[in-house]
Amino acid sequence: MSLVLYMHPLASFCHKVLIALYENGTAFENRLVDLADAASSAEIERLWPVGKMPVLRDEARDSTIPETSIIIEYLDRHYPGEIPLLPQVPSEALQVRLWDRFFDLYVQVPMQKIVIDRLRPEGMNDPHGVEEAQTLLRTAYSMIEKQLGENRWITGEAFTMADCAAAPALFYAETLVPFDDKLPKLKEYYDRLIERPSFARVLQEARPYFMFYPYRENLPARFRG
Ligand SMILES: N[C@@H](CCC(=O)N[C@@H](CS)C(=O)NCC(=O)O)C(=O)O
Repeated sequence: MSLVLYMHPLASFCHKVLIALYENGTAFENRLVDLADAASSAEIERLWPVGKMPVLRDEARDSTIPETSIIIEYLDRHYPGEIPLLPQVPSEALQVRLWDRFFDLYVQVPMQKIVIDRLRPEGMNDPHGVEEAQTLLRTAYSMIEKQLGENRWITGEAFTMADCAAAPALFYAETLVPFDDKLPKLKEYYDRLIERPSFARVLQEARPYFMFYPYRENLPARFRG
């Protein structure tokens, strides 16, 4: 198979790319990365020395593609399907890139900060950093609420790369800073994302691994068992 995705089924950035692949039924092979295993870590670092996943390997084009947004644009360009994940109109594509960056930088990053803090050894926690991350999540939530307006998806009527970024970011962020009553559109958007078949499949595949999520007690009940 030409496309190989180095990933882990629990990792939120991997979910982002899996959603894009499932949206278009793109054929690919999964290669599970286990960062606790030296050989597996070495393999991902050989492909992308910062050691972050996912990484896509395209054997047919002899290309290694890191970074989720670049992977999705690459798939959109070289393996297009029925659902274009980037609009053709440049001004619309710019909006999609903006909201993709927004979810990565202002939802995923603070979410990861809070989760990783729970894994730190005793005495090495960063309560101030965690509080800043919680505040950033609240700010991001209110900006998303405003952006959604009457939109079905984050930039309008079409499901795009920005929604691929939004789904896992919001799924995990909600377990850390729940949505309050002032965020009805965000809550509806989150529900739509969870029901989207591509993301529902990703969550289904992650189920055996949720027991390893540091905040597993805050997951929606149906994902806990
Ligand atoms: N900017 C990167 C972020 C990727 C990322 O943070 N991946 C996480 C998994 S969700 C990871 O590899 N963490 C392992 C580590 O930091 O050691 C992207 O968009 O691909």
